[in-house]
Amino acid sequence: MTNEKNIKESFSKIKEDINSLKYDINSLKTQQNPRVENSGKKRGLITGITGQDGAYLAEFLLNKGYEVYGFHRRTSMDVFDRIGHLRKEIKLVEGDVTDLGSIIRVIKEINPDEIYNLAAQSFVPDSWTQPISTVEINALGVINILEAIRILNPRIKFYQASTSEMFGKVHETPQTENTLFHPRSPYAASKAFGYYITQNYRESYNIFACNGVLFNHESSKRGKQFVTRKISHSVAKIKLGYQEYFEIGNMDAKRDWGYAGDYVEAMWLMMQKEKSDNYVIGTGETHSVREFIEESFKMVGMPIKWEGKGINEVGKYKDRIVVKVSPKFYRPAEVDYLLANPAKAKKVLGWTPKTKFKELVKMMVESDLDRLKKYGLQEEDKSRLDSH
Ligand code: NAP
Ligand code: G4F
Repeated sequence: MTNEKNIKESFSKIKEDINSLKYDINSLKTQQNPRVENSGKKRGLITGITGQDGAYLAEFLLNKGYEVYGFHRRTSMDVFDRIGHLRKEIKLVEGDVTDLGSIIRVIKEINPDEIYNLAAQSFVPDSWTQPISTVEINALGVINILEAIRILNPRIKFYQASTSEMFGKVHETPQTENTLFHPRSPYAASKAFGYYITQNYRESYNIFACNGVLFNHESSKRGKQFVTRKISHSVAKIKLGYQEYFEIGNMDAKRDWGYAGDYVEAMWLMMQKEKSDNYVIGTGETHSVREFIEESFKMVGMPIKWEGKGINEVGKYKDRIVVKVSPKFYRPAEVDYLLANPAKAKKVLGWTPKTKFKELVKMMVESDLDRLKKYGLQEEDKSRLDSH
């Protein structure tokens, strides 16, 4: 009897040893990212895949030969309009950056080489109306991913979508990697945490963790609540007779606007360097909201003139009012002026933006005109990216 018991115990001990050996081998494999060696393909995991940048980055990485995994959250409506053309090539995985369990599950399943964290509540005005969820997504979401990387596989490279909004009430012009932050919204404050914790995990744990401090970048895939797309869409609607005029907030705010398609290349370039770092990405040119409006109307052959002051100012095409100012779009605290000095990105990454301001405006206005002509107003407006 005792002998039988001993044999059983020995077997159970051997089983335990085998299991623990399996565990060691697996964790060793994890550290070496075996899938890269096996398939020869790098694996990129993108959070925020359904957003503007997610769509451009996914396409960019696919063209570079990556296996692309798109991390998206559960929504009540289909949100894949921006990546419809890539649906067959991307592997979608469900999760939420505020849910650490989902991040751990996905990282364990995929074991990516590179994670691009683009997920965010990215609309600045909503950060005053939903400050806590903004912080949960934009700040805690970042540390959730970093913790998962630290625990599961510290060799995974990490990109954090940081922002020029952190410069806020700017301390110097143009802004560089060394310019002090002065956040002006809960959005900017939450992003500042994301920036510092990314830098801190690099310094504390030697994790490859980059901050891309990106200035505003736009495209025809931009959400319609952001000012550039709101303008291009409204101007196209006015040109086609769907709308009389549109309302706007502070037209004197200036932004360094670039093209999203150019900026995803900078994200990738940072991740290919030997060492991780922080980089400012912008064009080095700044324009006002007012200039964006003027240029958009010029593109459709309706040059406008301004009349009046402050909230009584209007934009007129001939005798028709096509733009009105509304305080509804003013912010509790404004970022008046942003201008990048992208010299480090040029020197270290060899990155330069290709698209100039006028080309960007043209691209956006023409795309909105084409879509409206093709689908008509009702079909086109069914998109979840409604105007604000
Ligand atoms: P966007 O179009 O608003 O996309 C944001 C993405 O984040 C969407 O896919 C959204 O998913 C996802 N998301 C939101 N909450 C999430 C959560 N809890 N879990 C998982 N995913 C979540 O933004 P974008 O313009 O592409 O910008 C990409 C990133 O760059 C953002 O972090 C933004 O703050 C930052 N950034 C943007 C700019 C710019 O000018 N575009 C400049 C600097 C930095 P749903 O579709 O489900 O909403
Ligand atoms: O297009 P916006 O809403 O972009 P904002 O606030 O600069 O933020 C964007 O860029 C950041 C990078 O610096 C990102 F981090 C962020 O996620 C987002 O992508 O507003 C631009 C400017 C503001 O000064 C705003 O006050 O346009 C002004 N503006 C004037 N009228 C308006 C409007 N903005 C919006 N959205 N709507 C208006 O009617």
